[in-house]
Amino acid sequence: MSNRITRTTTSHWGAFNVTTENDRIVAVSDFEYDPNPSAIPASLPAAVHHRSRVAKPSIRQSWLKHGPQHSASRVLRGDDKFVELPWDEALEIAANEINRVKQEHGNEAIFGGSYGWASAGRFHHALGQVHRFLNVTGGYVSSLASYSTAAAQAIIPHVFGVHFLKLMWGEINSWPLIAEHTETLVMFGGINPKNSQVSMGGVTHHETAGWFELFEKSGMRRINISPQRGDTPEGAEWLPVNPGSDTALMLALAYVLETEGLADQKFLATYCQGYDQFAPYLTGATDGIAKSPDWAAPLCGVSAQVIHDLAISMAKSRTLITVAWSLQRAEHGEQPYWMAATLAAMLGQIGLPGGGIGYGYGAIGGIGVSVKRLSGLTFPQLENPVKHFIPVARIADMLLKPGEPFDFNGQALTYPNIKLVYWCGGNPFHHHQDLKRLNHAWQQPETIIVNEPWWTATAKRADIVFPATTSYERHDIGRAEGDSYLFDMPAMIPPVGEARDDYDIFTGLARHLELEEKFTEGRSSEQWLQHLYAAFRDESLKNDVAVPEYDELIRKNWVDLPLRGAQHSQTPFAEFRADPTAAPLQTPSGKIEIYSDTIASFNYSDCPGHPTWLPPGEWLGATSASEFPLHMVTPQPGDKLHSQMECAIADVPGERPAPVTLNPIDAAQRQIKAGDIVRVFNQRGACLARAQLSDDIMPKVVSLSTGAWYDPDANGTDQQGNPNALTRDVGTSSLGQGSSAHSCLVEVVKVHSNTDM
Ligand SMILES: Nc1nc2c(c(=O)[nH]1)N[C@H]1C(S)=C(S)[C@@H](COP(=O)(O)OP(=O)(O)OC[C@H]3O[C@@H](n4cnc5c(=O)[nH]c(N)nc54)[C@H](O)[C@@H]3O)O[C@H]1N2
Ligand SMILES: Nc1nc2c(c(=O)[nH]1)N[C@H]1C(S)=C(S)[C@@H](COP(=O)(O)OP(=O)(O)OC[C@H]3O[C@@H](n4cnc5c(=O)[nH]c(N)nc54)[C@H](O)[C@@H]3O)O[C@H]1N2
Ligand SMILES: [Mo]
Repeated sequence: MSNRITRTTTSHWGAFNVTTENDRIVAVSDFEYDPNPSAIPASLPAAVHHRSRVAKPSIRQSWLKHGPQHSASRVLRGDDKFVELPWDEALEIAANEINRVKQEHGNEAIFGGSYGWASAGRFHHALGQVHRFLNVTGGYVSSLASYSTAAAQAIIPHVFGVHFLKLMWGEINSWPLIAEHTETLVMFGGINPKNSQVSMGGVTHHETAGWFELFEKSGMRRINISPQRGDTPEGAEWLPVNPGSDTALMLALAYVLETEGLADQKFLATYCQGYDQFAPYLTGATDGIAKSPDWAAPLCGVSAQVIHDLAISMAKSRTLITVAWSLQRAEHGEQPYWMAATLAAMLGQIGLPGGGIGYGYGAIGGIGVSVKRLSGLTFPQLENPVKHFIPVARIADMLLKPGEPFDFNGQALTYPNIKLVYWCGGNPFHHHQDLKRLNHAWQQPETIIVNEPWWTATAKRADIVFPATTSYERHDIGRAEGDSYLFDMPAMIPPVGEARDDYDIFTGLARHLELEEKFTEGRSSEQWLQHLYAAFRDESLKNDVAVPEYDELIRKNWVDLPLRGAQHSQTPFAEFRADPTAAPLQTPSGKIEIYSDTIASFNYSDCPGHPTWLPPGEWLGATSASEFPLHMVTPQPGDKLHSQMECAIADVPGERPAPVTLNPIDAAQRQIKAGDIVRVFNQRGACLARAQLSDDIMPKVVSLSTGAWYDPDANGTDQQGNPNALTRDVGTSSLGQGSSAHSCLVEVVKVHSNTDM
């Protein structure tokens, strides 16, 4: 009798059906209610059963031999053999080591930031698990904000008086409002349906592309300001712009508004603070440089006439300015975010439907979607007694500079002295910049523990690796912000190898530390699910949302809750616009801050008191462009989520090294043809890549997506095509200290033709 069965589950890239047979995932298929399902799950059957799964608890040989405090045990990280041990033995060794570090150095020596996307599912969320566990043991040094939006999270509260994520999920024009009211959609960095395939915790209806079809039909003018045409669905005007130069372009647009009497002075006077201090900079009264279209044209690679005409049409129509997250994942990434807000304020349309500013449409799914929010279904992480933290992207600095001071958003902080790192649900050797530098920094801690389903580059560089289950091997509940669906996520197959759920791994460690009761509160994972679900259901019922009983959800597999459409007509900042005194913003002035006394008081040369053009250290206008003449942008991969399931993609012949896209002009100058294997390099590092030629990328810009599993050869050249072998590890500024991944110059040379192979 066949035991073939098909059930639905959810993931960061949406819902899909999984067919299992004889304890294996044999097929996946589309979720029928998703208008535009993602193709990402196609790799899943191969990835879940891949030979690179961690089979058993594994401890690195020289760490085991020499002990954690001997420097000889560290040098081989990444190059060493692992010894497989029975679960209980490995858990005891790890627990003893956590205890030792606690006793000798205190919990301030444990770094548990553990940044990463992990998997969907409310209870088995890896970060929630590791953070609760470390809190139970006495706390850990944490990390603040995200690689995605750290600069935005620092600047936006100063400007709008609201947390960036709250602004993005709440105070934003919904797609229906845009469809109805917006006449000109100006997209810095585009709005890319490839990126909106995914969202934290899942997005069930992939609808970005559908909205753009509607915009096309309605005749909305759409302008994609980006180095790549494909950053927006087809049909938009494409305004190629030098990466890193958007602030200059926005300033020039603002200059036209100011000098041609098109700036909404009434709006600026009523709703904004400090335009008076900004305007002299704009016109050049303070520094002798008028930020005119003629000034900006050579910086941006956009003609002065085009800039002028765009400014006029923005002023003459209902205009929505959108900004992709990528613009702030760059050196001085705070500036385009602040300047875009200023430009929108000058247009005077903030608070009008379909006008103003919106950040992050297209960066992830669910932004701009009208769904009533529900809270709950969160595994409590308890309090972290340790208050020490780092801005998330300063990990290598932290490990290399213990005790050294640094600035962050008005605070003078110091880097802690870390002896033990615990990572669970992230892949720093995928996500961090300048991986050679991280590799060096990674030699500092005495012990590194990782929970991971796969032998990623990070797992290979750990001392103790615990094999974790994937979400297909355990039972969970799925739900996400901006999504109306609620999923039962059945355990489809038994754990692969000896993998255990993170919860069970931490329960085991807690048992050895005599903290089991505190960690589990006496509940199994199934009991936790029921407990969290009951509270969530009660709370939802109180808010008049009919959530099914637990057993009913399990029977049904999923339900679509009546949450959609709740905010269709809500215009962002409408109340503030109606009465700025009665509904002030939570900024010091109660207004939109074009000049911030707070930021000015920090005295940061890399983030002054108003939006400013500050060229990045690396871009096409830098002197180093004579040696490394190409700007490399490193977008998110379309075929997967970051580095997840990469092992399955890398197995497909011709897929690795990863493709790098070049303009045919740049390729011809280097005798590179489509399919050639090339070396992408700069002063920091190198990787191999496979050339792909396209007119849809502007000359002098190359694009290499993130996600390949870092695999340097003896000379340090990454063989798979991970762009972070080359990117620069520097904070966005003293304000945000975010990742500057997109500010990177490179050169590309041919290694061999596709015909030589
Ligand atoms: N150059 C460059 N670099 C970038 C970016 C860029 O634009 N350019 N973008 C940055 C951004 S925005 C981000 S968000 C980061 C993403 O970086 P990460 O979030 O670190 O990338 P992922 O590949 O999603 O890593 C998640 C890891 O968790 C593991 N995992 C999945 N489920 C589980 C589980 O249940 N338990 C455990 N223990 N592990 C699990 C996966 O196997 C995977 O190794 O990359 C950043 N890096
Ligand atoms: N399929 C898929 N989707 C994803 C992810 C994934 O891994 N896979 N990751 C998710 C995550 S964690 C995040 S944070 C978001 C990220 O969302 P974003 O940050 O918006 O996306 P990126 O892919 O980094 O960049 C988008 C585009 O910005 C352009 N760009 C780069 N630099 C500049 C610049 O200086 N100026 C202008 N105008 N354009 C520039 C590039 O051409 C690039 O293609 O994506 C999410 N969506
Ligand atoms: Mo991200």
